[in-house]
Amino acid sequence: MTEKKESQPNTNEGMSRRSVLDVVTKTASLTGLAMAGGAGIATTGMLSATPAAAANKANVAPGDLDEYYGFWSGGQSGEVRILGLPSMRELMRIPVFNRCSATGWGQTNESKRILTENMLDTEKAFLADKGGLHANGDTHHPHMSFTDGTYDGRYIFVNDKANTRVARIRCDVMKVDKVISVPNAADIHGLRPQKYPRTGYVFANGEHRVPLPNDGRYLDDPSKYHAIFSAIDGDSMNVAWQVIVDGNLDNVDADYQGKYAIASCYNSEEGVTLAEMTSSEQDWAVIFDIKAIEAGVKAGDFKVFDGGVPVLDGRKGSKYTRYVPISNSPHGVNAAPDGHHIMVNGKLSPTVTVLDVRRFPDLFADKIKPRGVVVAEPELGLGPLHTAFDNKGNCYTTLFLDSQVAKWSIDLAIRAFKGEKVDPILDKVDVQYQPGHNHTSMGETKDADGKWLISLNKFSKDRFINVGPLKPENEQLIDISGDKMKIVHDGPTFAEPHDCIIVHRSIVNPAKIWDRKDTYWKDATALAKKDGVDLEEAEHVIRDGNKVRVYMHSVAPSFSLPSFKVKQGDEVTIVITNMDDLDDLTHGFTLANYGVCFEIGPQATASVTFKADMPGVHWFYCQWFCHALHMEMRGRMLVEKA
Ligand code: CUK
Ligand code: CUA
Repeated sequence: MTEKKESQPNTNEGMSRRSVLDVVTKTASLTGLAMAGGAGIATTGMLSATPAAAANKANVAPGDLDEYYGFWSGGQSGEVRILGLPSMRELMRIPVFNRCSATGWGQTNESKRILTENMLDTEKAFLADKGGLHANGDTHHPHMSFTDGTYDGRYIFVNDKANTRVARIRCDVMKVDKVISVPNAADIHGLRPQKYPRTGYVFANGEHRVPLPNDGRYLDDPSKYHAIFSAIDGDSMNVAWQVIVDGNLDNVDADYQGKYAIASCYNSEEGVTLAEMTSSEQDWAVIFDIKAIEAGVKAGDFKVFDGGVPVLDGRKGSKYTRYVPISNSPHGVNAAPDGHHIMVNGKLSPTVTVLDVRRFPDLFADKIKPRGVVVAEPELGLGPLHTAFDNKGNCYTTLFLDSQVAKWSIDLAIRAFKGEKVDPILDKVDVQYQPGHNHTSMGETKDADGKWLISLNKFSKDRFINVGPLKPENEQLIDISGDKMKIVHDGPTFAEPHDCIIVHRSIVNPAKIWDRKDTYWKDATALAKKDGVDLEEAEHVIRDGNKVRVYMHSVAPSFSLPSFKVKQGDEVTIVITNMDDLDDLTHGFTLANYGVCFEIGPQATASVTFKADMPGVHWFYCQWFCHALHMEMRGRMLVEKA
């Protein structure tokens, strides 16, 4: 069945007959809706944009495969989601900073190791009486690793603003393999990988200024407060170095040359209250000279605070940074695929400021003034937050307050900045409502393809049937292949995908089943070796004082142990290896009334440790529907009363 799917064409030609019929029906029903008064909503971008022809392109028929992977942040839900585009079908959820009831993320020994092995000492102490794990996370910016300016399919990196962490997802199995806590910084927000020559560094902005060191001595001494920019080594996931900057750090992007990173900063006032933070008309973008910083690290020009990381001083006047004044409170930073232009989005200013990286060497050599790197500053509308790109030199900027996306030309904007009477704005489309991030297909790489734009709207209001006071957000798919933008799909999502990327499927090649040699369960492998157990043949109960290790393997529809005995008070470790090797044959293990539940993928090993403090017979069962006899895939644990 899988083979058949794979061989089906993924292009639109393959469904032309069905699509023609679809266009006819959709046109008819939309006309009907408009005539019936359905167009009572003021902002009717949807109805005015002749959606039928475009909807045709977005339609992915049952059984057909999407052309793109979408990697979506899950915001406050703490996860990352995989969508197929253009269908907008949600394909998978990857638990990251959250805990997951289905897969056992945050409960299995494998996930606990990953979630805790790189915690800071202060964090460990804080969590000691709270189960050892954070209960929440807030993912904002998922980004894939790069090689030579484009995605390479190795990893997705994502930040946790809530608990100052960065995680890495392995794209071969779509599971997190590293979570690190970033020392000294507070509340990692902006995050972007180095594009060239490869990732390399993952740049991460500590958004909020905190006292350094933040050990309880300082509250009201502003001179002690700093924002920290971090460069994480994407291979080892160690923090390579950090830089102290003035102001609060917001978003960040890297150039296409591997020489600079550019971050937006608000709160140049360095205030701690809202009134203090917005009083100044000018904030800035800060440019980091990566080679100079690396040389500074080598030369020992740093201090060390928490975590043993070199911290360099990049405040105003430093040789490591330059500060480019930008109107009040810039937000998104986006490097254009032309390799030269960096967009800094105005947020409280109606403008996007365009920097030219080719002028950065002169800026660092003090041959030009900071504003000398600005080559355009088009006024686009109210609340510009983020900009995406096509392959024709055009930009797509979200206007939060106007509830619009503005399409504009870099070339025209540069000419207008030089005084020519041209309007850089090419088109605007209403989105529903209040867009934050947007993203185009392959748009943050040199391979931007100009096909799709997604607008991540913070409010859905009247776009869906009402589900109560808490409503979904609305993510709209926009066809940008023509001159005019066309909204072709509304997609509700749960709180709160801040950001996403759209990656061509040829770049992402996940495994179908696990490799038995994978080190993901290395601790279980070591434990089994010590106990003389072969995981693949396991049906053993090994007692070691009051520690009991139960080894099983599973082949649908049974576990290798129909029952096992432990004593009340024992610390029980259950290790299960799924010996099925078929695509899509996942088993699960739920131990009833013990709160134990996890996924065991085909050819994977997974384990959990708990205290057997409740006597009696407890059924365990497979909770992943795997076989006609799935309901029968179960067994019993007897906990003998102490
Ligand atoms: S931020 Cu949310 S709209 Cu966290 Cu990337 Cu701009
Ligand atoms: Cu195994 Cu259900």
